[in-house]
Amino acid sequence: MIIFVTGGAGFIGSNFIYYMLKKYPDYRLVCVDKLTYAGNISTLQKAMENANFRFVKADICDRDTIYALFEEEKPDIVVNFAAESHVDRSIEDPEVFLQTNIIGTAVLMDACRKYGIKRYHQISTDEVYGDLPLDRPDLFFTEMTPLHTSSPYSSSKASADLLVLSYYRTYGLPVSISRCSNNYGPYHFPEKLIPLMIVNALHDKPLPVYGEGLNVRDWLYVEDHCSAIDMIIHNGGVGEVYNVGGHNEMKNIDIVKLICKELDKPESLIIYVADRKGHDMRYAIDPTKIHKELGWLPKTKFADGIKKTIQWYLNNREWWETILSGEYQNYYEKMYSQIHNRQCE
Ligand code: NAD
Ligand code: TDX
Repeated sequence: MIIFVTGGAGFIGSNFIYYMLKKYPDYRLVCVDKLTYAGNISTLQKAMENANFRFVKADICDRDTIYALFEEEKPDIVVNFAAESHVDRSIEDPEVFLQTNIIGTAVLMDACRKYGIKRYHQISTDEVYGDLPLDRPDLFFTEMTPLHTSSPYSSSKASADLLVLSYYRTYGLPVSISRCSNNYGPYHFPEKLIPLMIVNALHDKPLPVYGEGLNVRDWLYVEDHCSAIDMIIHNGGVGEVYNVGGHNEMKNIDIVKLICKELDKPESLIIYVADRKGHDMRYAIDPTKIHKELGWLPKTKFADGIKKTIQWYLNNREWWETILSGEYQNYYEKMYSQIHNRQCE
């Protein structure tokens, strides 16, 4: 079995590569990644030692290169993780989100049509459903919930989903889609809430909470997402969408306070900053379909997963310190300059 994994130098893609190499020693995994600011080749260092792993630096929008790779490798399955993934960046500059998340998806599926494929799997997100109100805890996203996006990021992901389903209906391409809730775990880029708060707390830097910190996210340990994808690509229905989430809703402020407690840092580091534009209030996945059809259940409880994650950041300082010393620093200073301004007031 040959699996193409796009975006494998990023957070979830790299975790998926390690999960699959361990579980299926006979499979060949070919990772295609452009190595944007979010891709980190050092993350795949251990995978490079495996003879069944190949890394190719390429842009999924580059049709000639993608076709040449398909011609050469003849993959059985494509799992598309490659994306611009940060909501705040999409608000600043949407264009690259449209390019990678929509056009890139189309190029990959065209290659699948041209060379033949057993399965094209699209990694989507719960954000395509928009948000739920805080005062209706009885409501959850099901696969039938209408798409109703808020940010340029989620709109680009929803556009890709529609394109994927259209390739199924129009061309009969054997596709599937998973829409997962917020992941956390090792190799999570420190612009996202959990790793940002961990590394800032370790440096005794302010912990910037948007608005009042009351927004709710439904957190899933990344390995549980990987096991869901594994089940879908092997046993999931063609043309089907699967929601993935572990019923673990938490307010942002509670997560940040928990990180302070675990690291023995004072809550006085927390600073409330201007809210994200169009900020979604609550995400909550109903995972009944994947549980009933494929038997998927998450294994890691949040209380354990967050401890493991914090420990990983403590044990792998070099990984994130290299990121903090690079181009990311400019982004952080631009995005969070208000922290400095407020402190000076
Ligand atoms: P990430 O930003 O950590 O990684 C994205 C990877 O894609 C990087 O390695 C980057 O170099 C690569 N990439 C970007 N543009 C590319 C291009 N044009 N060609 C080739 N490679 C390119 O993202 P992540 O958090 O690992 O998310 C992976 C996927 O999962 C995304 O599709 C995202 O929408 C989805 N998702 C993420 C979460 C989450 O909580 N992080 C939740 C649900 C769904
Ligand atoms: O500094 C911050 N302060 C803050 O309060 C950051 C970076 C975030 N937040 C808030 C915004 C959100 O309510 O924390 C919450 C989580 O934010 P992010 O980590 O940026 O994640 P989110 O916007 O929920 O999107 C994530 O989950 C769904 C991923 O980045 C997406 O790729 C995925 O599709």
